[in-house]
Amino acid sequence: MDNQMFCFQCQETARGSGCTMVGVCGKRPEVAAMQDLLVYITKGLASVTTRLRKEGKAIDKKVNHQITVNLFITITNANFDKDAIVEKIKETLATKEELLAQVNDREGLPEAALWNGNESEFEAKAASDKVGVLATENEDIRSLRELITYGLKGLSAYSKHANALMKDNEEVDEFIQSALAKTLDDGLTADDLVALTLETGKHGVEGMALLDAANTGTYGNPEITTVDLGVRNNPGILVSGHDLKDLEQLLDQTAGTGVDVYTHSEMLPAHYYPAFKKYPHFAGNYGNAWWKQKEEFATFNGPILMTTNCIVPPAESYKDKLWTTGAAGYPGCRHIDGEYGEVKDFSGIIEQAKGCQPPKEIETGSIVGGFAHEQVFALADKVVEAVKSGAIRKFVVMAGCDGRMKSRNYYTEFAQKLPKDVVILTAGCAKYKYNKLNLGDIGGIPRVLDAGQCNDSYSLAVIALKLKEIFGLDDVNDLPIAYNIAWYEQKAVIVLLALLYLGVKNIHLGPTLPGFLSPNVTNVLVENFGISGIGTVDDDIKLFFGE
Ligand code: FSO
Ligand code: SF4
Repeated sequence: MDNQMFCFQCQETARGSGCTMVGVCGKRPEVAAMQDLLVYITKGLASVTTRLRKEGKAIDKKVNHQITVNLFITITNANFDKDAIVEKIKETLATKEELLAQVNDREGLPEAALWNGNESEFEAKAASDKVGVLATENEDIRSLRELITYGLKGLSAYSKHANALMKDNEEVDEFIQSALAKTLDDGLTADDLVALTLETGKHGVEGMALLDAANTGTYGNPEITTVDLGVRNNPGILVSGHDLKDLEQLLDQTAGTGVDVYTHSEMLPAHYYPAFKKYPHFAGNYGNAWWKQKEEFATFNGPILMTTNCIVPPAESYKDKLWTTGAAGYPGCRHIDGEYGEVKDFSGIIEQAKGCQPPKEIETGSIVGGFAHEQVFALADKVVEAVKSGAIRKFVVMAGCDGRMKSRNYYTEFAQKLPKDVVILTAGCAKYKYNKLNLGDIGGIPRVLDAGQCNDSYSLAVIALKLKEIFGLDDVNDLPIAYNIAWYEQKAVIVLLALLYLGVKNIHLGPTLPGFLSPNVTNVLVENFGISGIGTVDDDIKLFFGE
């Protein structure tokens, strides 16, 4: 049977090789087609902006933002709303036509930059052999183009969060756009694309640094914080995703209304920022990682605000209470608009919350987090002493994502079986596999140090570089740090490329290696960076810690 779609951008891709009939994530073929077309014409727009810059013309920030939001929309589990994606295609084509008219020399621009069409032509265009992953025939070139594109999607997501806090890095946007254009350039060899992959990692570091500065500059440096897991007696709104600006506005608008605000999944680290501690109705964290939302959103009783991915197609029981904003979208769910710098209107979701029952308690107790770079630096003496005395033998970075697959229980078991003198450094929703295990502490240093969201993996890199300096080492790989990272979607791809750019070697990536890596591209990563998959828990514990 012919493919209805082709997507292999995430770890849960069907058979580890590609979703061809419908996405394991729930993405329908007609949505996949419009996402493919959006990526294609966004690459076309990026080719035009890159040419204009070459001709000495400035590009408006709004265009940069349009490109990053478009890419964010196509990230796994971010937006399932075909109509919303079609609107983005129309807007992007309009911007592209306007800018194309300003280009002096169109020679060599790709077809994606020159094509234009109206809505009735979108489906046929998306189905043509020019659009989509399989448009590139050579397996290795395709693999590298997609690796770069996915890295750029992740980088766009992080840039978008910084932009929402009114912070931009023109150089990063310029790179995103020139790299997007290069993924359409048939003149580039596999070697050229390997070099571009590393350059993507370099800009990944810059993009994450931008977001780190935006977050900490706006909300303060994360600090050790105990977060409640139980519930209160008021109605609540559950906020998920990664966008702190949305959370801030919702907290402002719910103040004094009798509605509490809880975090879910990747929003948990918001509790670690000083600025969010001033809200008495910021109640705690409810539930676990994104993939548990079907059960947890149902028992929450109140409405849920998805500020980004990961959305699981909602059950009817709470679909009318699921709201989206920003790049997120789901058909039939209400979407709250708002440009950067504008105040979004959350009155609808707040009104709905007022009429809901308080959340049903599914957990009690608390967890501790907030170990981003400044907090760890504040503890540096203690940490260094523990390493020198041998109380801490090793750190293991277990950042990344959680997901539905049973094979991810590996990470729970791995954490449980770790030698007692090993400390986990984490960030991202991967932490939910072991952050409630009560793994104890070493001389007051918790054995699970949570730096924050997936983008805060940057913090872990900063900590590693600081330790390298303190211990007077030449190479970051000489530190007593192992890397056992769980990936799921494309933000994890930019985190991985950033770590590779920083020179980190021998990263273990699981639960499976990406389906979009061809055997030859995998070999390049193995030979140059020592990347490998995971084995059994016992074998890996032996490998990492020699016992
Ligand atoms: Fe998780 Fe989803 Fe943060 Fe991802 S909630 S999986 S890598 O979106 O971005 O860690
Ligand atoms: Fe399949 Fe993942 Fe693509 Fe969804 S995002 S269609 S699960 S590969």
